[in-house]
Amino acid sequence: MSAYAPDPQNGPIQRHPDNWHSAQARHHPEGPAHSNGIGDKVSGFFGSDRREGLPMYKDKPFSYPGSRKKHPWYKQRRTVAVVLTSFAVISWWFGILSPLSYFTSSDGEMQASVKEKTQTSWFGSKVPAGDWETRAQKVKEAFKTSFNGYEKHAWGYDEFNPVSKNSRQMVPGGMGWIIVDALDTMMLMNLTDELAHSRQWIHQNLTYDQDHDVNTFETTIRMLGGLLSAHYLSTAFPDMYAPLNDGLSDDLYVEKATDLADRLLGAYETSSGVPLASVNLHSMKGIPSHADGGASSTAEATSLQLEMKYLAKLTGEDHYWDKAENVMKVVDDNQARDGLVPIFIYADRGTFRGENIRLGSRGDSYYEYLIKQYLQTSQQEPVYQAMWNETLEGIKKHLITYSSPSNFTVLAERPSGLDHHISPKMDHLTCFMPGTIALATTGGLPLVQAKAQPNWGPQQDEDMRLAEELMNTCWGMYKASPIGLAGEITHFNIYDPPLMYGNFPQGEKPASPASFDTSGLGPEFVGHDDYIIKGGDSHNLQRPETIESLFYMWRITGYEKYRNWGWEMFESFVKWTAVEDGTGYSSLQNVLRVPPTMKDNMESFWLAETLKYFYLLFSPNTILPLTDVVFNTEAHAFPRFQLNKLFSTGWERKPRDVVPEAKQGQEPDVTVNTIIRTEVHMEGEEKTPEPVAGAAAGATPDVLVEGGRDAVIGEEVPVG
Ligand code: DMJ
Repeated sequence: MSAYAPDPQNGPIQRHPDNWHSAQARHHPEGPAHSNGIGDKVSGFFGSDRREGLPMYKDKPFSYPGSRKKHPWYKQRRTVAVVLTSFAVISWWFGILSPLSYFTSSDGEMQASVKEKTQTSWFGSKVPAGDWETRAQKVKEAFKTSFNGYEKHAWGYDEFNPVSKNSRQMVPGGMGWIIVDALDTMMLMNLTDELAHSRQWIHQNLTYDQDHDVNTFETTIRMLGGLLSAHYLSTAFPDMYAPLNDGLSDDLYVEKATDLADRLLGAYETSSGVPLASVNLHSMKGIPSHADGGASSTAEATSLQLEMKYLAKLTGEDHYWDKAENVMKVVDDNQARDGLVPIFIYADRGTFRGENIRLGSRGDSYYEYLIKQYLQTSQQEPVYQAMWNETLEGIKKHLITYSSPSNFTVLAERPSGLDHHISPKMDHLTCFMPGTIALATTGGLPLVQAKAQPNWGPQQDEDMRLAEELMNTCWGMYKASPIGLAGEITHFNIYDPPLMYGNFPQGEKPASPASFDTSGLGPEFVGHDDYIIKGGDSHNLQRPETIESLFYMWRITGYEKYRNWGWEMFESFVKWTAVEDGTGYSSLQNVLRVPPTMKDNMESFWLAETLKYFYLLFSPNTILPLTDVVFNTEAHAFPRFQLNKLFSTGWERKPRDVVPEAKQGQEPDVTVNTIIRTEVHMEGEEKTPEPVAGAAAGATPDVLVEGGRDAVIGEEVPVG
């Protein structure tokens, strides 16, 4: 019997007293963390040497090292490769042997023999077009291959190198990094064996009471998010997704989640309430970033809210809500011009550091969580809608430009602030935007239904058009490479001076070529002259953002081309990233090279996000309807819920009629004020939330919002 009275949509509210462990007095019935003398295998990811070991999340250094091995020389494949290559060359020179095709490459990197590979035999024969059920099954097979390889070679470890079969921990006892991140994908795919194995491990081995620092954001979105999503799916759909009768508590996930969240809250103990980049899980002390003048990443500080708010809703503990919500107020008090925030923020002062503005690394999920917070609480917190609207207009005004000669829509950067040059560069991370714009425009409704809403108009049509064009651009990143997989960063040729979105009237914005969809890869791609993939940016980390957007675009528009593109992408992943012996999939060093070289790392988001979005794209739309859930930035699904007496918006935006020039040294803008009138709807009340369609409607560059705990819900009244 669950200690948390279950409420499928909104989650249990009452926490059983027996299960309450305060942050100060913790109890771990499972006993100490599994430890294998693996201290030497703890990666530097979270520690002071995190630069070296940091997989490319927000930091994405250009040359992230592959696996590091401490094996005898004869077990090190690079050495073996060099020895064998020398032997082969000498043998060939003397006519004894022909050259080897495995473990040789011009730069001496380890490389699988993918040269002649088409689709590996375990993947099976071609799947007929339109057979989406079989295609979803193929994705499930890819997940099983990946997870079973991990189970066999790296079980319980946080990192897995599928080529070398190496593994490492991020903290001494392990965080369950891969296991916890993958839980809800296993559930959706009905993988009961894998789920049962994972639950036992979580029950017996997982403890977060570890004297080690971890990244606040990554731990929140992956571990806390993974546990909460697993709790949601297993309690709201007890018979649907890999149901288990393993005798373990129904509260296994939420208890771990609560314990972890209590530890993470230490990061928020700063003068402003903006969390520090890292936190020690045992001492619960926040730790500033070792770089960037100690500032936190803006995206990291503002992409914790969906998780903390859902946990607050589940447990009835409002401090999770308050701490996370306060960050939004502090950020917004800076009154960033046109809603575009610099990518660093000081946790002590709560003010921005520098003026670098981008929707790629360190900026991305700030924007994503604005609209998702609005949707999470069933469109009852218009403050987040107002922030999103302001931001989308700011993006159009300052960041949207066009490539030359083919007019792809480019979501560029302003590295020195809005008054300085535009940098036509898109991180793959920015490709969450097409799907997020579509989600914001219809609120998750299918387009045909959204268009029938009274508040649908030209603005919404234009926003959908922008989403479609950006989707083309992101898919183009895959077509620009000869192997059909995008690099980490793409640059674009643009016009001089740049053509900007605002230069064109509504309905007459430039568009990508009609032949875009049917052109080939690499040099045959119609955008070949527009796209530039630089050598240092050409790694592929199995990232999810483009498939994520394809999933949203398919669900919302119903255009089958998005599913077809997704299948094409999946085939490229299978063809080029599958490890030859069938133990998993690896990120790649270089998508410009045929065949590419493997990086020998399987990111946890390959299981949590990339494969999940592939699977959902090919599955029926009735699984987790977009109108019922929000996916966090790691693709973990949470329910939408209603505000109630405990939880409502606890802040309001500062009036925007005085522009804080001093803050960013920026010119004041002409101010257009909009008052958002608000009223609170308590849980159980009849009133249906406004249909979303207005999400991007009537946005103004500056808004004055009157609102807060006692005042919500938006009828917009222009006042000046
Ligand atoms: C994931 O951890 C999340 O999607 C995050 O928002 C960005 N980085 C990775 C995937 O690219």
